[in-house]
Amino acid sequence: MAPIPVTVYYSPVSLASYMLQYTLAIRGAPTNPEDEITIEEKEVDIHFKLEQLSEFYLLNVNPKGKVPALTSPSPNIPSPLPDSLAITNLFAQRFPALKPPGYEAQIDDILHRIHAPLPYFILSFGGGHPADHVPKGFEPAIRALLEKGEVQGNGGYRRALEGKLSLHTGTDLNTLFGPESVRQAEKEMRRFLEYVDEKLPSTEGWLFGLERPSAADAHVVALAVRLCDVGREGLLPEKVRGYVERARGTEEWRGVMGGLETTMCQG
Ligand SMILES: N[C@@H](CCC(=O)N[C@@H](CS)C(=O)NCC(=O)O)C(=O)O
Repeated sequence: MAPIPVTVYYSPVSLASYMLQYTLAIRGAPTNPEDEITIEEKEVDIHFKLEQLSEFYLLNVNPKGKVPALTSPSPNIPSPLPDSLAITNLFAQRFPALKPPGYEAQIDDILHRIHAPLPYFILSFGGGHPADHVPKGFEPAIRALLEKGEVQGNGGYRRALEGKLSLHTGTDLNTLFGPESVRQAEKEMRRFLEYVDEKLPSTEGWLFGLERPSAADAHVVALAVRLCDVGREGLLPEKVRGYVERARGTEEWRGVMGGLETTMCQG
């Protein structure tokens, strides 16, 4: 039987995209061969072109206008399916390496702590990362689109943009990225990473002493790399640093990063 085609919409400046892409890269073999998938990745420029605000994306892929999201023509895959965690959980039912038997609860616990959510959004910017200032552009861009005559005359698209706008209004980004909020977010992140540290073996291997990475590793590694990218490697306890270094040396992680330049953790 031919593998199921899926399309993953992602952005190279999106942490949630890296979480999902790394999860899919380490998924291993499915329990049932007919659940095998082939992945086509489609980049969504959420930075300059703001393609997540396009009529196609909002109406056909993700009404929240966020990446990652997945679509598939297969009746066996709910489509479209946004959200890195929802997509991870779907594939974890079919690819046992993502949640090996006996470890489901511990892996879910880590995923839940990250997506509860930890305030990783607040800590994802700064330090000259390419995604700096991206979120500040969203609200004005949506308002500008809503002013356009052709958008006003297109009820479906206009309503989709109004829905998207409602997700961005009422948040003062200057306060959100301000010193007090960052301090609090760092405190929570440090606590989480200390918890991760306790679950790591001392020198090699993956969370909970597993021999291959699980979905928990995929999301934690992507998160930790991003913290390093924005100059917050000081939040990582010693064992977590070594673990991230090992992960970024793997073929799967390098495949996710492609040729993208990034300042990663140094040792
Ligand atoms: N909980 C979601 C978060 C998705 C999310 O916030 N994506 C950001 C990039 S990391 C985005 O698409 N932002 C563009 C926008 O809001 O317009 C997930 O894990 O997939």
